Amino acid sequence: MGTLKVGVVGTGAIGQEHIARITNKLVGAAVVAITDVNDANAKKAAALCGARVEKDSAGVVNAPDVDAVLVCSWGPAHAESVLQAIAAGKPVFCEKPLATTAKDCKKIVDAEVACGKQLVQVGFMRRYDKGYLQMKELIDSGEFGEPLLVHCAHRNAEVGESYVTPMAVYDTAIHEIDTLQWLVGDDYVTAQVITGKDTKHSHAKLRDPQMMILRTKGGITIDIEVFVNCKFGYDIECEVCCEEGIIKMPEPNFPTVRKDMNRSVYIEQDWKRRFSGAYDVEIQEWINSTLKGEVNGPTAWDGYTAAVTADALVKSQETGGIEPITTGERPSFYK
Ligand code: NAI
Ligand code: ISE
Repeated sequence: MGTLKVGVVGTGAIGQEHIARITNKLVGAAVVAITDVNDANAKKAAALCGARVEKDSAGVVNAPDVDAVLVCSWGPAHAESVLQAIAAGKPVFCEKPLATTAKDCKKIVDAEVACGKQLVQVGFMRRYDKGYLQMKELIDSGEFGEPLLVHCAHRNAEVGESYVTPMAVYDTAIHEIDTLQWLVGDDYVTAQVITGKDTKHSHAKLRDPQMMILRTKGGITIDIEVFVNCKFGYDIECEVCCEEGIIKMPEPNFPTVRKDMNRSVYIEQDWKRRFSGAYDVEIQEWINSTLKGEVNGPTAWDGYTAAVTADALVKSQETGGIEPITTGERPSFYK
């Protein structure tokens, strides 16, 4: 198989991470063109891989030497680049969220269905994380019986002033929204968000922490604590309570150390290292599938249903009530 020539739109934090892994770690692809509205970020990224800098997203997508596109810009800019890639008939990997509104996600689904070929993969990398995969294997074995309850926590050490209440859903819980329906193999029907006492480390436009509750068609209740100013580190937890036993996600593996009259274990500080193994597998499999002309990861439909669920959670942040989630039937194109 040849080398997949990749164009990257958006070269901030995760854009540079993915460019570095494609260039230095993974096989079968090379970054040939990049763009960013921020010149400094474009220059940093160009230095990582030696790619040329194009003027804008259309310049990258439509470049004749670009075989496939990696979208790592801000969420609100995703839809434009993904739609450009579909129009050009080029495979596109889009970081989460697929788009910031369900309406834009649906536009992408409709454009992909109309073009008649699956091209879009969404960056829900947790499906490639070893811990979640081990849990899924145990659930699917049937040995533990039916899943009944899922308890999760998504904690970030801290966020900036630009991070506001709805982002706890669109930016953060969106990972659990995708992963958990995949993990238990069921669709969501209702959503609710409960807020209470806020941490003193938050600010006027951010309720923190928040408790999100999702209910599935089969009656499974899922609770997700989102706490983005927890201060102590980056902490992702998941425990599935089944009829015959409990399955808990393994903690990342660090040595227990003894020092200064203290016994302790390090906690990750951010997503870059916590999920670095998952990103490696995710992007390598995207390269491999794309070279074969296939899409094997989370689809545009998954991006759309996650956005519909996110909208219901955000509505509940405003109403406090239990909100319905209605996505309609999965088109046969995505079955
Ligand atoms: P960032 O702010 O560090 O980088 C975004 C970059 O996109 C910036 O350099 C910005 O100038 C650029 N940009 C914005 N609009 C653009 C446009 N129209 N054309 C070209 N460049 C544009 O943000 P970060 O953390 O890298 O996040 C990027 C995306 O990746 C977001 O959608 C975020 O939700 C997602 N993400 C996913 C993670 C995961 O765990 N899968 C982790 C972190 C981010
Ligand atoms: C960030 O955008 C990510 O995707 C991280 O995985 C998540 O933990 C964080 O809360 C988001 O802001």
